[in-house]
Amino acid sequence: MTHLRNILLQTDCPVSFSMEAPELTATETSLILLVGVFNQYASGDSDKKTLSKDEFGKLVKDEFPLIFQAKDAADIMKKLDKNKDNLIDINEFMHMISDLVGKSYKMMCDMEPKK
Ligand SMILES: [Ca+2]
Repeated sequence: MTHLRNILLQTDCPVSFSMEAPELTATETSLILLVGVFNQYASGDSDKKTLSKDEFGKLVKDEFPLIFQAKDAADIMKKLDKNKDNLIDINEFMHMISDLVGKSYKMMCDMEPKK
């Protein structure tokens, strides 16, 4: 966890957190990992703040192989790109994550044995 804290401190990420906290929680770690995934793929070209069509396609193919088919990346991007700039920013990316969390929650609830 200390390693993740150091990574965050070395970026210009606007997220701040208490330096006194002994350990990052699982939730804090999850947030940092998600931002890290976005940054990793967004850094594929000179614009490090957004995902291009190619960067988003690679992210979908590499990070969601069980959920999406690579051929669907363009359609997914079209739905996520709320401001129609043909780029996915962090807020648009987080909408996808939020949607996937909701769908995963529903799927897990549906899999629970009925009493
Ligand atoms: Ca956009």
